[in-house]
Amino acid sequence: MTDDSSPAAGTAADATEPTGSQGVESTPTPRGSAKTSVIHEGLPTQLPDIDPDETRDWIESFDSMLAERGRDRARYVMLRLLERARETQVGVPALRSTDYINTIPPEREPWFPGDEDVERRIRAFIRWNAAVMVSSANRKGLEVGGHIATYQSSASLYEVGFNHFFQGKDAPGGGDQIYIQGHGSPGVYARAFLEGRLEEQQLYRFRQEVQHGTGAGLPSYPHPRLMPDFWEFPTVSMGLTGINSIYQARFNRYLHNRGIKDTDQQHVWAFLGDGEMAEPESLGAIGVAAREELDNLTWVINCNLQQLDGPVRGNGKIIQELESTFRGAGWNVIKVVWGREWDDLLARDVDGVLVNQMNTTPDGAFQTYSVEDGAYIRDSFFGGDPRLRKMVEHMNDRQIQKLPRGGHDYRKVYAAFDAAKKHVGQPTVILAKTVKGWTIDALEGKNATHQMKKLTQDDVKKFRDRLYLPISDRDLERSYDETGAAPFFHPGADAPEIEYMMERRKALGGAVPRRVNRAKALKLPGDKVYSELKQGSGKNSIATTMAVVRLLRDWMKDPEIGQRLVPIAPDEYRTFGMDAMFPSAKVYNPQGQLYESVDRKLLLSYKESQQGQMLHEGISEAGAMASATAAGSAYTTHGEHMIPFYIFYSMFGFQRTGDSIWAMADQLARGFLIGATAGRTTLTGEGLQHADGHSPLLAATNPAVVHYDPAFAYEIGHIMRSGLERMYGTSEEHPDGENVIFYITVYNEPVHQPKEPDDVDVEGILKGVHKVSTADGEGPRVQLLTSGVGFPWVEKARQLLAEEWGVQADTWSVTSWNELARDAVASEEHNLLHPTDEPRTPFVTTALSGHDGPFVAVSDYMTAVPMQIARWVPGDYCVLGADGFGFADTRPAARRFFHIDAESVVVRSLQALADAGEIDPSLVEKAFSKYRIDDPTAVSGVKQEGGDA
Ligand SMILES: Cc1ncc(C[n+]2csc(CCOP(=O)(O)OP(=O)(O)O)c2C)c(N)n1
Ligand SMILES: [Mg+2]
Repeated sequence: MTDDSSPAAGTAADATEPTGSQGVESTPTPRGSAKTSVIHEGLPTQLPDIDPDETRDWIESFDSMLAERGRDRARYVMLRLLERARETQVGVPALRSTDYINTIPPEREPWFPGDEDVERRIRAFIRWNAAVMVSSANRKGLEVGGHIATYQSSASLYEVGFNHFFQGKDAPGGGDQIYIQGHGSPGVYARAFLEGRLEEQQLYRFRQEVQHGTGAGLPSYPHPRLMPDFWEFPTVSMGLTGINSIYQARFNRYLHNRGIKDTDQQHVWAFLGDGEMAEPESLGAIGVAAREELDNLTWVINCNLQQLDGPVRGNGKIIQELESTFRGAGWNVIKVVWGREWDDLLARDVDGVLVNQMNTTPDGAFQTYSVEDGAYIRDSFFGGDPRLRKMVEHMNDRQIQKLPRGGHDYRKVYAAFDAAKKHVGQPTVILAKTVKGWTIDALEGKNATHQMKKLTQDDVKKFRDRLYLPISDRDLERSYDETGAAPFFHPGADAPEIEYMMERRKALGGAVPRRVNRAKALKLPGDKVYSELKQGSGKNSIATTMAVVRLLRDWMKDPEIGQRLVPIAPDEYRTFGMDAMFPSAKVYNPQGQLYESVDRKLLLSYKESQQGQMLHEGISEAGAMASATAAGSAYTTHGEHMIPFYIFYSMFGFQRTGDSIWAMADQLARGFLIGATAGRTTLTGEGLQHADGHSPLLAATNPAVVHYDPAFAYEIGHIMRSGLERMYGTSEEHPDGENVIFYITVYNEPVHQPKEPDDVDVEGILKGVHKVSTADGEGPRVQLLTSGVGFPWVEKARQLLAEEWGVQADTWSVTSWNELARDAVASEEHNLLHPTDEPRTPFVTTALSGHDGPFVAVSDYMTAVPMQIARWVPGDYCVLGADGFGFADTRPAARRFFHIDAESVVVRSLQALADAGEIDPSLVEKAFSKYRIDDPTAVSGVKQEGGDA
């Protein structure tokens, strides 16, 4: 490989450069600048040479070794010296990549404690059932999809884990957390079938989840929400396994360091694809794992060199590329490249010529070798050098073709897992080289293998032969005739293989995967903690963000739930006024605080601590979401309720990390997501990219998310209390709490907070709308609806309408457009399905009925947000919203621009009354001219209170 422009080639070459079999010339002239610069960053450019003579001696002796013994020898000695220097902790920089061979040499492989033959047969049974399951789901007339090749490439990786490492829920400490590659699910189902956890019929019903009765079939991928006793971690959205597993391992440490649970014996295993590593979320957080020394985390990357369309790095070497990335980030890297049959060849590679060939062969060529015969490989891979040709002279073509990859060699994989589990101080990544579709001739290494879901009878017979399964042709054919697919295979519960696998699982703490909920319900705080929010703000104004943060602060003082709250922010605590918590709650850092803080003399100084409660994620909304997910699912992963309180710029929540929130919901995690600085015109000055006019709509798309947009502090008290009670309390319908996520949008604009009225309508607040004021004058009447930060505009509009236009207005606070719409949709569905029952009336219809006049809604979100309820409003309904991109200006200017300010509400109300024939249409024109609602310059210089976030 000579292509310097390719990063993959560059890193591969780092390891290969000096090995060249041609390299006997005396002057090692660099062939390419990047290639020889393995450790150039570490050269002593500014260190004074205190003994130049001695230095010269060393260099001369190196030169003479190079001249006399050649490059291969010089390279070997240099590498040994580097190794020695590291062993003796001299502190030389690490190499970014090593040769394309196994990290663990045969002589350092541990004793294998299992019975390899039995385990091979177990693997064969699982391989078979997994493939048959998918193929059967794709018989004519069903064709619901699935993946065969992925599991076939990774079977050994999983089985080593299942038989020797993965701890089940009953293991001391509570067991491991295991992230399974999403489309590898067929193998996991197939294993559960052998274990007697799933019925044969369920395998037949792969991907048919409702037509045989809800829950009677099997989900496509790991989905805890669809199979809550089985799956723990939703993984199929590529990239989320990477980041979520890191933050899971970190959260385990957090629980331990905070004294909530001893998690020392628990390990996090994450299985990933090599193609998947291209997702930013896969690699984006690996530095966190290294920095926090998460040696409770092991990643296993199945390097089958292929993704969906074809090769991952045809021209490069994905394993070498990943090795240098992970080493650079500070991980322990274990490569499992070659199976044991290569050991003998490598032992005879005295010139390094074989290693050089391995180093310089691109992945695309290895993929081709996986489908070609031995003669081709002999010619292409071993043919270029007489010494290489000689090395395989004693082997026939068949033997050459069968030289296996490390990821299929059970003992090599075992050695890697064992080393990973024992490694201290760093997370480990195992890079296992495999063939995609391994053991199925029809699939192996084909570019299209990822999507090949059907096996013909011929394919299946060859597959059976390769697995040595006792299934006759007749049985096979009959099964195809009867069911359109091959038969499943189970040797019986008393077969030695099944007894073996059951015994192994028993010794390791029970079946995996398995999801349990062992958390004890929390004793939740009573009325007192909410009393401050009911008082209102008196003469002052406070923003709703402040109200939420105050309640959090008081919750954190509660003896029962206080320690279980997990504040999370991506570098925005100051923005939201939470820096006051730094000195008391402290920022979590497993190393504590190793420096004297610059602001240590201030009252509110920045404090890091091993027991810190606040998770500070740096600027990573994706990381913060991963923490929220780990915390919000601790009740099931750890049997301990934890309450994430993740606060963020609302624009960077659902929009930026919506897929992670979707996965959080699938994982049945709970918690509070606080979308602060919400609204399209409220966060003054920040402009287009920050102005959130739509997150409620995005939130509405997630069925687990309950969104509220409160206007007042007292509403916040009821809403947050309801969140706590629904998620962490018990009810008849949800004895273990409800699997929902509360999303609350709050604002940084100070507004007057009224005292809670004596006859407060708590049901209305929680269901989505309650009446705030009723006009008692005479004349035409309108109903003004708004949410969140819109209330002051509506209040001012109410006054203007009464004082200047003789119109009476009632005002309503809509705490949740989303919940009102959901309830209405659910009512209609109920009525559709219960045609003979008394029809249900949506709450919004009941709440608004009997109130005179048109309904005028105004919102700091796009009109589509309030429009969600249009169909069920009992009367004329019109909406003013902030549609279009935001921009930077004062709030009055922005609100005039979008026609959502008080004056716009007045004009719209008059227009609605005129349309209804209630007032003279000329009044509308009069108001329009008076207020100039089409002209933002009309509010130029109008002062705004409270600045930027
Ligand atoms: C975010 C996301 N994008 C795309 C996909 C579709 N997809 C599923 S598997 C796959 C290829 C996976 O390749 P790799 O990670 O190498 O896994 P392998 O099957 O080879 O083990 C793709 C693109 C997905 N599941 N998630
Ligand atoms: Mg792959």
